[in-house]
Order: sequence, then C-alpha cells, then structure tokens
Amino acid sequence: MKIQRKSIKQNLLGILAAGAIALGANSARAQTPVTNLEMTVTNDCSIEWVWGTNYQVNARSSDETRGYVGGDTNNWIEDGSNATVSASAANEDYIFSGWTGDTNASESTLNILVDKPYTNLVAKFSDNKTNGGVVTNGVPFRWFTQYGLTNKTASGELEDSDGDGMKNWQEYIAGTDPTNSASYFWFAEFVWESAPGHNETGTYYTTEQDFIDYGIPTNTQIPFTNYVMDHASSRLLVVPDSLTNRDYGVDSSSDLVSGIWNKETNSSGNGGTLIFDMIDDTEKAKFYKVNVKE
Ligand SMILES: [Ca+2]
Repeated sequence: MKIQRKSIKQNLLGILAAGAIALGANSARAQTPVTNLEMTVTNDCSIEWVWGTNYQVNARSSDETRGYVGGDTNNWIEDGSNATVSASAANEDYIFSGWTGDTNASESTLNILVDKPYTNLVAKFSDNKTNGGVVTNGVPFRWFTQYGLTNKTASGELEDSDGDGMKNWQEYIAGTDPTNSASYFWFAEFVWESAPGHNETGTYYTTEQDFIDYGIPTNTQIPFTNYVMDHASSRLLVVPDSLTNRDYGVDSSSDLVSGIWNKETNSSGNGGTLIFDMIDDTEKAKFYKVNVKE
C-alpha cells in the first residue's frame, strides 16, 4: 500500500509486531519496505505499520540552451535527508546567475535539508560578457560565437574584424554583422521641400543626391510607402534596419566647432525602417547625428 500526493508520498517502511510470536525475518521493523508479513499467532499481539515520508525534489533550467541542472533532481528524498542539486552553464557563452522559485540562493550547488517538497528550483543563466572578469563594452560571448569570432576578449571587442570602420562592440550595439563590411550602422537624411501647407501622400524614393553624404552606398533607394509629407520643409532622418531591442535617438547641433549637441528626440526600434520626422525644424544650418544604444 502506498499513499501519494503530488509531491509527498508515504512509503511503508516496515511492520512492528509485539506480543506475538512472530516468525520470519519480517517480524520486526524492517529497514526496507515490507509488503508481506507471515505470523504464527499464539497469544495476544499487536502490529504497527511504520510509514516514512518522502518529498519530491525537482530542479530545472530556466533556459536549457544556456545551462542545465544535475544531482538529486526529479527524485524522492526521505524527510530529513539532504539533497544536492547543481547548476552548470551549457558553455562559455553563459554563466549561472542564481536560483529562483523555492530559493534565491546564489551558489550553483545547493545542499538542501529536505523537510518539504522542493519542486520549483529554477536555475537562471545569463550572458557571459565579463571578458575574464573585466567588463569592458559588454559584448556577450554568444554574439562572438554567432559570427564565428573566437577572440572573446576586450581586444576582440575593439577589433574591426571586417574592416568597415566600425569596431566589433559598435557592431554589436548597432545589430550589424561584424564579418560583413557592407553591414554597418548608418542613417539617411531626406529633405522634402514644398510649398507651405502642401500635403502629399505617396511612395517616395530617395536617391543619393537627396542625401548629405553619410556613407550611403551609391544608388541606394529607400521607399517611404504612404508617408505623409505635410510640412513646407520636412526633414526625415531614416535608420533603415532598426532593431526592436535597441533605442535610437537624434542629437543636433548648429555649430560643429563648439561640439555642443542637443537631444532632439528618441524612439525604440521597430524592427524595420525607423523615421524621425524633424517637422518643426526651420533652421537652415543644422547638423544631426543619430545614435543607438542597447
Ligand atoms: Ca566592423
């Protein structure tokens, strides 16, 4: 007979017999569960069923691509006994970052005195970006791995692996490919001049002569589908391939000599073409820069 709830179960440890002349090895409390007891009863006697409590211990990884758990997980542990559960990162790209659920312990190996069920031990793992303990520009190791770059160090962050002028850490922030010299962070400026009050809707294609040169490839065209140009002098700053997990901003200056830049606007990326409409900008001489941050 076994009594079991979801994470607690009672196991029959043995049977005690007293006052009887009990025969056989099962006549006293057994160390292991006993399912049969044969007695020859010759006078008054009593028997006692002895039960032990077991609790379930179960640990899991918050992300099995980043790390795993081992030890006494997915086990039944006797009440009052110790269980050991450990967490390990899957590879050098990740590090163990603590437990959540039944405990908030920070050590990767847990020694638990089991006096209740532990069914929600969740190991957390985060990006390894410490470069041997030194945090520099915060590039995750997995990003180097993604692009086949093996120098996962501070010097690797500062390299320009594809020779496009952007350092690898800058390409990580911008979400560009550090191994493709045609992939780098850039933006375009498009100025639409029309009569005051003019309002047009349509698809606009910019060509290189519309741009101030920010390193835009020749003959690149960017479509603005159904974009309303409703100002006499609309000025659009365009980030072609924005990322949803990055923030973009525009700073401006009227004087490059002073080096003073003022924040104009900012926006989260939308996963596609991000357009900053500097619609109220009437200054003729103005300089812009677009920035991106994680
Ligand atoms: Ca580069």
